[in-house]
Amino acid sequence: MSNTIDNLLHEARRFAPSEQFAANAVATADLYERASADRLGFWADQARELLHWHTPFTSTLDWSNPPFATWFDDGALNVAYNCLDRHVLAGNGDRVAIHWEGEPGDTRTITYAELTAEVKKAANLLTALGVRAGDRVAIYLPMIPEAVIAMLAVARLGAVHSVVFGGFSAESLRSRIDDAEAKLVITADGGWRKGRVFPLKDAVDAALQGGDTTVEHVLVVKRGENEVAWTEGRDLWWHDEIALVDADHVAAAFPAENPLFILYTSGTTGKPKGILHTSGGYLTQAAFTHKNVFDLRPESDVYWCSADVGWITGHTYVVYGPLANGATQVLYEGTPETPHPGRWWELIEKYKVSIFYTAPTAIRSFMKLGRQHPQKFDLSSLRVLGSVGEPINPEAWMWYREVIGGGETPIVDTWWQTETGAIMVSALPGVTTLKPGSAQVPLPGISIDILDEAGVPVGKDQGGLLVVTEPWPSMLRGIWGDPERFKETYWSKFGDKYFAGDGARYDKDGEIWLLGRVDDVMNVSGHRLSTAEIESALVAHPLTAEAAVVGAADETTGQAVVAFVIIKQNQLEYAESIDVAAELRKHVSEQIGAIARPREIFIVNELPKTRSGKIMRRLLRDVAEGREVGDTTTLADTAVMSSIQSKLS
Ligand code: 6R9
Repeated sequence: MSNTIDNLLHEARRFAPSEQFAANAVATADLYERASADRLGFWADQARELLHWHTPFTSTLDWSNPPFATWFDDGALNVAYNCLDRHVLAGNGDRVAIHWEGEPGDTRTITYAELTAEVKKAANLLTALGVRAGDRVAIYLPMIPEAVIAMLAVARLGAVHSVVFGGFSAESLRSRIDDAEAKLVITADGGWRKGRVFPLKDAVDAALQGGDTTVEHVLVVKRGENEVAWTEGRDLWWHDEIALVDADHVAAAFPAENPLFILYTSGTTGKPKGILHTSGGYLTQAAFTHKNVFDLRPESDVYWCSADVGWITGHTYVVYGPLANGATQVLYEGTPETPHPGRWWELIEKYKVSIFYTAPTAIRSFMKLGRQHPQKFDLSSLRVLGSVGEPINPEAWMWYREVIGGGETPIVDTWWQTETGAIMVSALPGVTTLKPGSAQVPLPGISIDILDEAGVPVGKDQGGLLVVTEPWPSMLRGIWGDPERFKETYWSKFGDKYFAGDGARYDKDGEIWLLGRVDDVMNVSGHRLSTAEIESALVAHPLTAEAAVVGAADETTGQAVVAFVIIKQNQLEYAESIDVAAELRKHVSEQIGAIARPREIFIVNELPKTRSGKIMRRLLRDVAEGREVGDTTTLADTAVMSSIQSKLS
């Protein structure tokens, strides 16, 4: 590993928790001690303390048949009961569960008692439609309360949901429906996005066209009020049907290992993987991490995670974690810039949000727009900020802390994956001294290491591949219908250590820095360079708003660094007057070393991103290598690639 990767790790800023925060923090340092003294006992305690078990478990982990783990196997619980009924029975029925805000400005306030009542009716409705424990239900909804209600109703019946992000095409929806053999689809006529209604029911119709499907019914929530086609006998309006069912529903207990959901995620090959999660272990780690990583006080906090329920972050940190913990949260339907670029900050002021969890890509686009937008609003209610989805470069971290967090709030950079189910590596607010750009330390009870290609653990100040060395409660239990691919993808490289597919490095203190997917780590003249590191250097330059770096095949050096850069709005005029590419190449060279100097820098207006905000480097690599651009169907905005290409030609 070359020294050139070190630049990021020389980040010297440190932020110790304030005395006051530390004194009142939910998480305490003794969690680490308890977990290292008796890891399984620690998780068993968490499962007992944080959840209600209809049948208590006696066994914690069974790892006798790796990589197939079971947790709390002989226990039984109901996931929805844990998220709803028990809070009402404990006297918290009047607490707001969801402050919902539609994009056009309409609102709904839903208490725990009301949410419980809605989910009971929905469970009765699904039962009437033939849904039984183990059946799969596809959910294709906008960010409206019914998305949460539908997920919990499915869970309440011991059935399995497969939420498909509303931005996915009919084709993607169809392949997911087929793979899971879903019996029911829950959708809406449409939802609001960027000031317009986008149709959803149309996509379901297109997906199911021609019949020959496992789907028996399509349940349609009215939201967009847009016209929809109707297939008699198959299609049903949610509001019509829900009016016909009983209000009461008793939650039955299901085994801890009962499947809870399938969530599809892209792998290195074309076919998405259906990641399978089960009940007891998943909910334990969801609740534990949500409480401790976000310093949650359910009686007083207002929490907001901006993720869509179509992603794992929405599953664990919009639905299961917060609701299992009885938190009050904001749910927002629309986009951050509608109808004005300060909408998110307006919502934080309006609902006095105290804990906010979002992605670096969002933070960087706000940086691009400028601090004048957040500064119009009172953000003083915020006391904890979180980041997830990709490495957060120190510049964005600092901006987040200063402009959004008033220079005071702790920021937790949380590393985890669809596969891990819940947060794995993160600081604990009030405990950890924060280091901008680093995810820092494994959570209590989580065993992480960094190995070299031969499987040997690397030392401080060295890099390699991130692995999870011991099973964890919310780990994926498999890939739906494909045990071989499960073994091959995650467990063939290092035996019974889970291979995450991320490059990582220990710094001099032995803390963890994520370096991006291993396929995003370049090899230039035998030196390993991280896309994250070069991007970070580029965005540290005053001209740069956003940057994406790819390794393009190069005859002499193996790979070469190619950068795509967006210039800040207020710097455009100045940029016209100089040779920007030369300036930025020099800058990277100064920041990291000549080896990292981009061979080419393309100035563009936009970067291709998935709907979850991840830069699609694969497409940029196609451009950089002069190939025809590959499959763009998962892009949030498919026009971006043509705009980039027109800039280059
Ligand atoms: C939760 C989620 C997982 C991949 C993961 C890694 C990247 C997520 C990160 C991070 C650096 C963080 N990632 N969080 N990289 N620092 N805090 O995003 O799940 O969509 O499955 O993506 O995202 O590369 O392997 P998912």
